[in-house]
Amino acid sequence: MLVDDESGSIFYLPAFAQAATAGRWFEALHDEVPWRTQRRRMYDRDVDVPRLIASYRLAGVELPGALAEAALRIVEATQTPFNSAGLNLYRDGQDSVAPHNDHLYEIVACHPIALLSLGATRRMTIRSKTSGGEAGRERRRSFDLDLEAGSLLLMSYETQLHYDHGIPKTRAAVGPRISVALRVRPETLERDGG
Ligand SMILES: O=C(O)CCC(=O)C(=O)O
Repeated sequence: MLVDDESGSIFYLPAFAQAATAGRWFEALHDEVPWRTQRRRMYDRDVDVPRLIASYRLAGVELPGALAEAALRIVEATQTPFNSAGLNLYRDGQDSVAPHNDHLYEIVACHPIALLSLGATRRMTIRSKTSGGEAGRERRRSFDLDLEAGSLLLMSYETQLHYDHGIPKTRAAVGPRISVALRVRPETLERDGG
């Protein structure tokens, strides 16, 4: 348990899935998912987001088998009614995600976000947003967490108010990594595909 207080809870579970299972899920998702690039406006130009992405509604009929299997295992283990999966493919060390928190309107309160890691180990940085406390006297908190294949990271809803998380680029020669982010999204967003 990395954090468990009024700022929420962050729980890292290495080897949630055995190495052979994690390897099988990685290969299947890498090959079967229709990965796409996303464009984002940066200053005055559109740039590619530095990773490939895909998203699924878990109730959808077209789920890749490996995703259905992994999601079911996570739903059962966490007793959380996840209904959406956001997938990220980091092709190498140059792919990344900038520090951010999940938008609170896109997730239902009281439910955690679950991040399953597959493939190469990548470091996640988790930083508290402010030093907090009276006159900012409390220490700013930061964690560097190496997310191993088969691991599961659970971040409670509240942590999205208090912490940013990101996957920085690395110069190290790393292979591809896939993360599967499971969320409980509000019904309205699910219906509108928002
Ligand atoms: O790849 C990861 O582990 C982090 C993904 C993430 O932060 C996101 O999908 O919002």
